[in-house]
Amino acid sequence: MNIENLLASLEAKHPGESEYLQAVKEVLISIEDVYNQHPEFEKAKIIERLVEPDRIFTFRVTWVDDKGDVQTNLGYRIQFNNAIGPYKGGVRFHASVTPSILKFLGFEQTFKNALTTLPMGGAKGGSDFSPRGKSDAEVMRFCQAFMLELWRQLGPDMDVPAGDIGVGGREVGYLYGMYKKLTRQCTGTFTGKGLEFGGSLIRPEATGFGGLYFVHHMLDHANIDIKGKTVAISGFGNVAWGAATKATELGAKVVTISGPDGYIYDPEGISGEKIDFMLELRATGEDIVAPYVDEFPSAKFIADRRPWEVNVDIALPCATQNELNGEDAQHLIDNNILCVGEISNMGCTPEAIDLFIEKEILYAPGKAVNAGGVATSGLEMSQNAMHISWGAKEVDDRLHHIMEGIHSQCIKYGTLPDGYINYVKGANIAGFMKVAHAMLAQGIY
Ligand code: 2IT
Repeated sequence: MNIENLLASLEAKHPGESEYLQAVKEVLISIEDVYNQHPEFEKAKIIERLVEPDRIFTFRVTWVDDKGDVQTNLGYRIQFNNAIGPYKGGVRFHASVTPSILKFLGFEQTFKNALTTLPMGGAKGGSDFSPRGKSDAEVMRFCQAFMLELWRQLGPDMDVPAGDIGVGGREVGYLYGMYKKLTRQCTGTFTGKGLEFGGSLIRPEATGFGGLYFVHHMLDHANIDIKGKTVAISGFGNVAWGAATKATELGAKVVTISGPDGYIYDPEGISGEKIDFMLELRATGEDIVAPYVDEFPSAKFIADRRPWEVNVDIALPCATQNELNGEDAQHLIDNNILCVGEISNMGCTPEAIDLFIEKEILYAPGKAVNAGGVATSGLEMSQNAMHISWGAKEVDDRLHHIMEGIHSQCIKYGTLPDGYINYVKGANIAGFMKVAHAMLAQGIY
């Protein structure tokens, strides 16, 4: 494999798709050595095939807003790779959504899903529609219009979407409702569904819970006790909420959350009713965290800044891609950070990751740390296929077991001769090997 040639040809084909090229580059660098030890990969052009999505659907989504005006957005579904199972991955509704962002997410999803050990391929979808500031009726009409275009491409053994930024239980309900209306089938062709209609217990908490199970294993492996450690979390959505809940339960103290408007620093710890208040903040639909300080005056609101300047032991990006850059990483390192667990997808920039690895900081990437979300989606698919539902403990135990397994795979493939664990390498190689062998076994097509 010649990384420079590969990247140059991808850049020429997909100019300006910076997030996609960033995600591909990271994986290529990680797997280069292993790849070159397997001439059969080179012969079958595995990597050239793996970096391009199987197919991309792009469609117009037209709907009518509450004023009676006609609105048009763009919708996408990227079916990235189904070598190990049906296409699986979330749908993101946010004004920032571009094909490049969805391609990076679909590419990452392919390896993440492989790490879960469950039979799921990689996909991602979304729209440049933002639910922020829209009425419930507008969100419903948008979701219905989106599904009118996409439903033919989906199915329980073909492609199973779920939520992501801007798509939670409400949106999944509307999307799935229209899907059912069109197909007249109650299949599990969506995960993150409501509990009354096939959803799984623990799915809403799973990304954050799984993230903390993973971080707990990282710390254990390094003989560090999580109890009493301070934690900076970014975001205040579903993932941040699950992470704050589990971090608190494990005895750590969460001192920040953040939104597009700035961050909250609460030295007394964001626990109990303060965690529940995150749900209220989110329910306003305004996408700001500043009102937290009106409710809890012990806290400070710092406008237009990110939480990585706070002196903490553990940093958990839970918001969006590239939310922690080289400068932020340097701040954390100067403050003697112990562990960085990326719970958002590609939360750290390449500069930040390079710094963490150079300084041998315990750092693990999103595709390992946040895989608990999609893993529990996989468990929802299993329950739907069996027409049963498991209790919370059963799902949580399985989630725990899966995260432990992902951690072990990272140790297996990422331990360097000096004992430092390069979790980026570990996760990328482990995910890649599984997908590559599945592709080889199924021939050239
Ligand atoms: O990034 C992710 O893994 C998700 N948004 C969850 C995907 C899923 O299918 O549950």
